[in-house]
Amino acid sequence: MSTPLESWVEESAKLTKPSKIVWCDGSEAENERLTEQMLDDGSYIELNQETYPRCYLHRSSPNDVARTESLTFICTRKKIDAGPTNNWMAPAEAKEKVRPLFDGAMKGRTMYVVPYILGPAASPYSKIGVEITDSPYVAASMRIMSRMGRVALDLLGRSDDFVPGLHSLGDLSPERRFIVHFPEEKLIWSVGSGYGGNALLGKKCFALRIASWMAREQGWMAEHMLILGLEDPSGKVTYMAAAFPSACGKTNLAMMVSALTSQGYRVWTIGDDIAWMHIASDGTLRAINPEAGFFGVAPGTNGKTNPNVMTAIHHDTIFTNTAMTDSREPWWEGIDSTPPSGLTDWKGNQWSGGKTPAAHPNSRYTEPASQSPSISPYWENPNGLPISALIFGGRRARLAPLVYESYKWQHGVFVGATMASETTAAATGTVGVTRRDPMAMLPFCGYNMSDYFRHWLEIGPKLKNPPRIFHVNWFRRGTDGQFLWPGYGENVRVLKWMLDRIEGRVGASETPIGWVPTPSSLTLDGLSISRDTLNELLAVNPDDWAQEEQAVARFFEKFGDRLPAAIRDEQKSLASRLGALTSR
Ligand code: GTP
Ligand code: SPV
Ligand code: MN
Repeated sequence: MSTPLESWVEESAKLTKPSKIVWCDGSEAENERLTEQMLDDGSYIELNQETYPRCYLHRSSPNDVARTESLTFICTRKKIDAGPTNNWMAPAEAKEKVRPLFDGAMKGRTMYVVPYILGPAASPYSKIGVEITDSPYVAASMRIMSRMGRVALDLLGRSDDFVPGLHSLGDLSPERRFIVHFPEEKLIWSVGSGYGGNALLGKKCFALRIASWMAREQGWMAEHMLILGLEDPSGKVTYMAAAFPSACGKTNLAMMVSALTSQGYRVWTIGDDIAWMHIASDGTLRAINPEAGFFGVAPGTNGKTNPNVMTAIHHDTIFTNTAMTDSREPWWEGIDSTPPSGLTDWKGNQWSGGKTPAAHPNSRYTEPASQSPSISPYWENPNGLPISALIFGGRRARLAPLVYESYKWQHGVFVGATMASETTAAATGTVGVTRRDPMAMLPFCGYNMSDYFRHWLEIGPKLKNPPRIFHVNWFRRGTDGQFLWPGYGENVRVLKWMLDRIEGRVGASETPIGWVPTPSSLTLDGLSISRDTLNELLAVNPDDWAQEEQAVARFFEKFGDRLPAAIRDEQKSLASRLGALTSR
């Protein structure tokens, strides 16, 4: 008798008609074979093996360089279950539309069966997925990003308890590209893209969209959050999880080199993108990182902004869509060197300078988490780590102060639900437009966002000491258009303020939006920042916030009656706190 996995592989092969099927075991030898083959067929370009041993550059198709949200669907029987923020198709309609694109799609290609575990192998919170793909680059990337191969097959055994994901490059045309999710049957189909979250199905598709659905069913949380540990001078580590939209600073915050190291504060990395959090029997919220690698934004990364990454990506790393120097080293804007002559751009052409960047703005490195010097010794703790603070944040050139603390869990959920951020190159579309992105989950919530808010509201009261909820904004700009806050390693000062709040060591000013630091409560030694700049960073302007509250009200209209009353109540309270202060 064949196993459920074998049956699904057979059925998928019948549809896609590959010339060969390879079951990935995750071994070193297999990785070497994949590498050789990709060097041969041009999917890999060898980088300088002296300075970047076992590092390769992959160039994706120029029309396939970021997640395509408009081609991403949640396919539930009832439209209302996908909610007003997701693209929806009925499951039968989606299958009818997408199946033909898989028909014969792997002719002349090898089909890779890629079994993987999300989470540490020994964790009760881990889950198994299997991706079928005709992209060796995807197979090699999944080997870094998850616990891939034999280890997953052994854990699965003959069970049917895995999330199948069928992926084919198809013809890479956006006209024939679909990323479709069937949360009711826990199935993913993706065709027509070989890039990032569209193609590495363990990442956003499973670990967020399908997992968020499972999490609601099973009473846990699947969030678009980094996980870090802040160590204090006594050696005690406090764990925090933070949700920022794509390309808004998760990886950098999780891997920072603390500017307060000499005072005994350092930051440990547990995860950089996704957190699965469970209510433990002692009433704490415990988080695991389902991933095993980092798929990080390259531009802006340098020895000053993120020295940990710069160390980590010097070996065994895949670079995607970066530029390359004439000594075959990866290069990107913001790497902190002037563009060297003889640069090859991300498309493989001689870079001619000028306005077009040499590296694609969404170019990335794929690196094993274990290679980061900042990786926590406890990052694979099977029971997860207890979370004391949840942080929301985004890019807001104006409006949002550097940091504020919500009043209580319900208000914190409202703060998350009303998050907004300027769009980035991580998804296709216009960059720099402010959009609502609740909990940084707008593109990743696998069900109705109203129900997601309700799920959040219900978690808090089940926790013994619910984490404090904060909001940060590293991206506020002054009248000169420059960032007011230095960011990166200096962000530890804000984390320390949160720790001091948790421990009851510092006061704060009460404002209509929450608790904002008094200037003296921030540890600013060693940082040259003027009092005026600090005031600008911390300012809460009631008139601007009244406008924001109106925008929030318009956004909530989408959800109609399904919006939880508690969220509406929080909005009314904010409006009345603001009303007392504004000229209206
Ligand atoms: P995804 O991987 O797409 O989810 O992005 P992310 O949230 O991990 O963002 P990442 O840390 O990769 O940062 C994205 C961009 O923002 C990079 O170009 C960074 O250099 C920049 N960035 C990160 N942190 C800061 C900060 O504190 N201040 C400023 N000004 N820029 C930052
Ligand atoms: C994001 O866009 O949030 C990413 C990149 O982390 S991708 O894996 O492409 O989704
Ligand atoms: Mn990231």
